[in-house]
Amino acid sequence: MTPLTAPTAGSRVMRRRTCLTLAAAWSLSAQWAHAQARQMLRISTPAVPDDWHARMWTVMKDQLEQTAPGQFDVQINLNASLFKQGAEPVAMARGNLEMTTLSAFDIAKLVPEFSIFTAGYVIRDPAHLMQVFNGPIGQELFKLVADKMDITVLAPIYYGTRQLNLRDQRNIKTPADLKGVKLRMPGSREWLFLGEALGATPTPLAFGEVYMGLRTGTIDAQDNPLPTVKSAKFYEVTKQITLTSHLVDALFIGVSNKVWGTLSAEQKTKLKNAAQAAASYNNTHRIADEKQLVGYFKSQGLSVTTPDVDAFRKSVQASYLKSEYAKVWPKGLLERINATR
Ligand code: KDO
Repeated sequence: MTPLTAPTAGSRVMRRRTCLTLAAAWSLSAQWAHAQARQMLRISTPAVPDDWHARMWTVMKDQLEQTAPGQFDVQINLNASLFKQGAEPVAMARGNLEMTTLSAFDIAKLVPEFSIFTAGYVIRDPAHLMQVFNGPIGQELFKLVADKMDITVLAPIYYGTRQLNLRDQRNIKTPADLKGVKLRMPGSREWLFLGEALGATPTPLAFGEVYMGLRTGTIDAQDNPLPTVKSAKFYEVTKQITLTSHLVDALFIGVSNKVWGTLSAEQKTKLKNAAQAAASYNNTHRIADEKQLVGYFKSQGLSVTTPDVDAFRKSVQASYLKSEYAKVWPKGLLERINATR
């Protein structure tokens, strides 16, 4: 018979280790079970970390942690680290991604009616953008997005007003002055058409390659709103900004219907509210930034010029009206957009 002996110091340590290991395993499996119960929300965006439409996702995540604790597992992937720019809708359709910001250009590929918002000089300013997308026009078009793309739009955001940003200084007054300028555009035919309508030679390039393209001279110019020229540091490798204001640009916070359809009514409200909080955080900061960034770029040595915006407007609008795109715009939509105040 094994005699009953007092535990030695060694056996006490062994027992404590065993207990600790069991506790750790239990805690890990509890965490795992908890993570399983949470709805995963993988987000992919090309946005750089310092940009407002990258930071806004943390606003959404924090709000959800407060209003729906333990229910969502929000995973934010910036810099196109999960999916390359423009590949997000396909990833969502395949069930590999739950959320993103869609551009009008992404949507127009599958919902041609939406190409009206890829046209220059249609939306007048941020307030007009919000009135259009938060009103009946938005509702009608987001229904098409849900039907044709299986994505629910939770909130439109103001991405900013796109301006030209050139590697070298150039006298630009009208579209004719952009002749031969290799203007980088994101890689889809809707974007390239906008570049052409501006009078330039559009060159497709992903957002993540623009800084290097400007630095090495494979492109002469790019277009983006001023807050993004700052956050992506394009001002470091360019000498001029020309305020064409050619596109008052929106992005749309979208969630895959594969996920949206599984949420309870209460969860849907909480997710929508959190997305809207993110949108208003982005909008407030972007609008404030746009008001003061011209001064910043001048202080960095860039020349900031104002062209003949009317000449750009007339020429760009004429290009769109006689294009294939305008043929699929729903009858009367342009007039309704213009009449929205
Ligand atoms: C860009 O590639 O120029 C663009 O501004 C297009 C937008 O639709 C959007 O994809 C944006 O990049 C990214 O979010 C990076 O800011």
